[in-house]
Amino acid sequence: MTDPAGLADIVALDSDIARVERDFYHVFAAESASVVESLVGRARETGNPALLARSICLQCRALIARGQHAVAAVLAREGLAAFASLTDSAAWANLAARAELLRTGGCALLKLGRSGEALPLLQDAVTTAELAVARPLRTTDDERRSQHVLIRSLSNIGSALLAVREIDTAIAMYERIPAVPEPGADDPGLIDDLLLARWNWIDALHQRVRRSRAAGDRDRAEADLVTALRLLEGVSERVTAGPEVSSPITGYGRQGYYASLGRHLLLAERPDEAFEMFERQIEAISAEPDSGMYDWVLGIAHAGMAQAALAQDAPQEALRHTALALARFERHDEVEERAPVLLVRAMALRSLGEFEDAYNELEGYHALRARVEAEAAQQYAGHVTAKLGLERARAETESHRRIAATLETLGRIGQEITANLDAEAVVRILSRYVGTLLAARSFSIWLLDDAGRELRSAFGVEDGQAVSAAPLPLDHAQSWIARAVRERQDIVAALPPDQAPATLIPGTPFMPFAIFAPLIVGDRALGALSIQTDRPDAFGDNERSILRTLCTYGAIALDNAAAYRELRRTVSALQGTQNELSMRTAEFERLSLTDQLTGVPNRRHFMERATIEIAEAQRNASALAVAMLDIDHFKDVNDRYGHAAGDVALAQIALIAKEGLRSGDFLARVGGEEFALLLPGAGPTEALAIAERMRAAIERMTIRFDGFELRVTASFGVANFKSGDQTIDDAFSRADSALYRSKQTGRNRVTGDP
Ligand code: GH3
Ligand code: MG
Ligand code: MG
Repeated sequence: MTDPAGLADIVALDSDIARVERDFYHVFAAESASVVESLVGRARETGNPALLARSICLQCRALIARGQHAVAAVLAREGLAAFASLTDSAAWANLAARAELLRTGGCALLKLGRSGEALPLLQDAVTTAELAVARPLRTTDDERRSQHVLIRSLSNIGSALLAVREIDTAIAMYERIPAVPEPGADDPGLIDDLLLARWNWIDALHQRVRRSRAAGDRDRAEADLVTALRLLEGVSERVTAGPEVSSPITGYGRQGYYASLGRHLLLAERPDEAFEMFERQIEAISAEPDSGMYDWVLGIAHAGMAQAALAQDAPQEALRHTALALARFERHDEVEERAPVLLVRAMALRSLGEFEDAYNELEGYHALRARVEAEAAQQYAGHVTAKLGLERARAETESHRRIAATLETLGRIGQEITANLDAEAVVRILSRYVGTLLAARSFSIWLLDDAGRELRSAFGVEDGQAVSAAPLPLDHAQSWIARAVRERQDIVAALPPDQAPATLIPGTPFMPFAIFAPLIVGDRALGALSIQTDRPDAFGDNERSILRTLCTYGAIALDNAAAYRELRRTVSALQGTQNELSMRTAEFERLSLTDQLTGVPNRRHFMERATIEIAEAQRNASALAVAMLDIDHFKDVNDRYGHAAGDVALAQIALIAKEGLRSGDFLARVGGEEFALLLPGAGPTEALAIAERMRAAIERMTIRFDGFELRVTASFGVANFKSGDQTIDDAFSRADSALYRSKQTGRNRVTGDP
């Protein structure tokens, strides 16, 4: 018997819980999670299991919104235990809350990447919510809440199914989602949930569009795109109305609409409009920065804008948005969302010619994708394990043991197969395990060629004998294996045992019972496996599950191997390009520093070298001289013998001048018929002597060209670098003045700076 005071507590708590249940969105946004937490505390004190379960339910939702999925999953278990202790009638009365708790528990597990465990919970949530909706409920609040839960459960179970790549089943779930109510329904929570469910639905349709396009099924792709567009159009007016018309749609609901529309437009190759939609997405959510999804939403928007910018040939802009997206995702470790952003980065960098950076991003992308695929494989394995687990509960003791052993083996195989980066090893391991796990007389693996047109036999064995088969066109009308690949689903065939098909290879045994299972990664088919036998009871659901699991592991491993091969190829191609590039750069450098006619350094090189020599001379307080050389009356040479003769003379003078240099001296052609010399360590007397030797050598030289013999002379001006000089120009202009004096006083002579 409860005392009256305690009863009052319970009544008060009941109405508080009901208030938060009704207005979860507003309460959660306005009063923070501590309100919900205090409800759980109060419920624990009352010891009332129904209230405890309902308050826990609310806290789970709050935790999920804040990304604390692990805590939510544990709490959900406590809540479900509370429900289990309710008497039947009380449980019935709380049906909607029970469904909600199943859903939040499932949702938390799903977010933790444990869809294998999440799926049965979510399935139960859908069933329970459907029961609740079908029953006459106490109040309209209860009724509405049940609707909510049903919608959310359908939406979550859809996500869970997508996570294990069951796109078709997921879409079938979404198709059960009711239409968005007419304006007038003023429940933002309900409308937001409905919209969110629709966005998920549209995303699933998009996944199927990509899959259908990859499979060449244009009609299906077109039909799904039309459905997606219809869904979007169905709500656009209400969504875009904006809060000022008191639309019962929150910013969160609106952002989802714009994101979905943006993705749709990207898929339809309309990047300009897509970009605008992502901008509106940001606008819609910026009104609700407290939402637990704020960062994630912004990340998604910028990722979309990056993709749109890339499609608009604006790689810089794309890069800018990828950086913004990554910064948002960093806070939540959104691996799955990050991978495509890296791909956009790689493509943007590539189109900017930043090959090395592009390559690095590509590597990052592959690493992330490998992680995503590995997680998906684990999820899928969990899914299969859960399926097998259910069957195990129903089976006899004997098969208990057999399946337990199988599960263990499957886990090991998964690790073994996916650890391989070599396609042949993968095929070998697959064939070994098919042999031990499945009672097949015949087993073969077929892989799709690069063009995606032909299936090639990668492995085949029949009664222990290796068999080989000719390539098979993917559009082959009779072949089961080709059909399995085309349709991306298992085909279980049981032919009448006395009717061998036309496709039977003569001389081979007819095996009427077969499974053909495609090797699929993401939305791509890589090939297929087939097992065949003549025993009618050999292939049941278990065998199918085992084969499916092997296919999943095998496909991932083969895809990894292909990605690895591709990466190797890219690496070596890039290395080749890199080598060529650095060779060319070196050549270019050399050319840009050398005078083409004489082969001696040019003016630019001289200035660079001069800077170095000055610094050196200043540091060591050592001498440094510069000398200018100008050929006398060179115009006459050109005039008399032609420009070509002049060129030969220039080259020969450069050669002679070079011969007179000491090691460490530096000669450059700094003008048409002018040369300059850097003479480190040479004081005034020594510099004059070097120039004089050079002058004499030029004077002695005979230039032969086209039967002519000609001689030239040159004038020199020499100057020393002084401690007060800031740059080489000071010494240069003194050398120039000295040269001028040489010209003035008769040419063919050396003048020093006085
Ligand atoms: P000066 O003794 O006063 O130096 O007389 P100059 O004729 O050498 O002097 P000026 O500076 O008037 O003429 C330089 C000439 O050098 C003009 C141009 O035709 C010639 N020249 C400059 N660069 C080249 C070249 O690359 N090849 C040839 N063949 N001639 C060149
Ligand atoms: Mg000159
Ligand atoms: Mg001259």
